[in-house]
Amino acid sequence: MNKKCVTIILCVICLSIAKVHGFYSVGRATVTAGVTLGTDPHIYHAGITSLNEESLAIITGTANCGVASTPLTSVVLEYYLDNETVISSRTHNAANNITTAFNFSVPIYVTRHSKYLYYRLSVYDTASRVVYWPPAANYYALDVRAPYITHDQIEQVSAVSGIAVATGTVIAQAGLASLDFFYKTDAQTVYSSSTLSFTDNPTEYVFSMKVKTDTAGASFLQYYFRALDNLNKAGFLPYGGQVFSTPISSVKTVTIGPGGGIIVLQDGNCEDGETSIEIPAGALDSNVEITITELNPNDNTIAAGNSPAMSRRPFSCFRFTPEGLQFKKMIKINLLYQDTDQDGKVDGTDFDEETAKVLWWDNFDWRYVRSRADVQENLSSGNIKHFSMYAVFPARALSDDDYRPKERIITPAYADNINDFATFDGLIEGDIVNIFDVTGRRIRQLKDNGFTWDGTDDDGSIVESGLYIYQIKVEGRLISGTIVVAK
Ligand SMILES: [Ca+2]
Ligand SMILES: [Ca+2]
Ligand SMILES: [Ca+2]
Repeated sequence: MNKKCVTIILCVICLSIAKVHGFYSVGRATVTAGVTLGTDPHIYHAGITSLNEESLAIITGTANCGVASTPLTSVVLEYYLDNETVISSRTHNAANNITTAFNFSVPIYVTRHSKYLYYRLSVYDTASRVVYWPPAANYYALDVRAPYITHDQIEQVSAVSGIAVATGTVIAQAGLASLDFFYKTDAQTVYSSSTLSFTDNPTEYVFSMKVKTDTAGASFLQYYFRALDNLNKAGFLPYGGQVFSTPISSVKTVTIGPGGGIIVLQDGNCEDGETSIEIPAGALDSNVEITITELNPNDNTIAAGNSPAMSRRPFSCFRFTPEGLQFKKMIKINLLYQDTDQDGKVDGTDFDEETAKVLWWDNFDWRYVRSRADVQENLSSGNIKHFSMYAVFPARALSDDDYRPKERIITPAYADNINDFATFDGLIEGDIVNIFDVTGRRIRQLKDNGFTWDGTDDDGSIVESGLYIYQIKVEGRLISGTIVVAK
């Protein structure tokens, strides 16, 4: 019990009166009629607006007698909580028939599941006159409901970014004062917190709170919320001292079959998009266990960019496995980069996010995938036909050479994964590649996103060894070059 309260309370007698239906109207009827202004007792009480940190409602005030000839005899507090079945009463007996100001202070403990505290005060004098607060003798209703928090648990937090965004709503009937997001990893011992404070005290608030944690050595993010309202009532989520526990991971594995499907790597930040692979029906002949792994772009075992990418670390980097898997149709990949403040610059850089392009690693070089940044979702997307390591780099405008295949010689007769095919980088549906033999006869046309040449003609037969000429039609340009087929 609060110390200052104890010292002021002169005498407390607790009574319990059976709460009966319709007490409110009975209470009104007990007002003594006919008191004369200036001679009846006075009661001064401002009405409480808050609970203290111990969830105590402290009812304080002052009572005065009207005239010295009729001193006070008692001050009575009657109260009940909505989830209680009895009305409690505390009586301060003014044993010496006080004629001066009588200060009172009564603490009432508000239980966790209470919604309202109903109370009224009455003061009596030796002439049996009574005055109530509230003046009409009805019960004052104090909202003591705890704020109510809803939140869908974060599915997974990226081990690379460590960014977690928690969203939800808080309903605080008495007005929201603050909202705390407490979080730590299982590798940490102390909770950190992010706090929102409210001066406008909304009764309903939709929140989105973003934190960044050190994920080193961690497997889980543990977190919980606390909302405080204007009555200092605390609402927690989860309840009862529980915490949410969300995996910290940079891996997602899904088995995809001939019917196609989507693999999504959740990163813990719902304010932007997610890295994903969209595989159409018919791209695979059989079930394949497909894994996306987010890599740390600052890992120096990953090569820095080269033309057309800027010579720098990638914005982000992902490995798709099984390594080297070929698809029968183009698939779409959407790679996340960080622009968490949505200022149009990739975070921590001066690069405009429009420059964020996808490149693939051919084990020697980074090569261009025609791609486009979705600046709202912070995804750079492009179409590919095989799995390897893919990264997002800032890239310059493309030259003719960027579209030319890096393979100058292919050996399609030996399916040994070395120079089995030539890839025309940066092409998309609508672009065309024609391949001619040295006599000028067109032997193969590549279009509709199938821009790798495996050394076959339009009938599917591997062509004779020799020199072949390609002509790329892209964005109104014609780009030519040669490829040697060696059997
Ligand atoms: Ca995201
Ligand atoms: Ca940014
Ligand atoms: Ca953006």
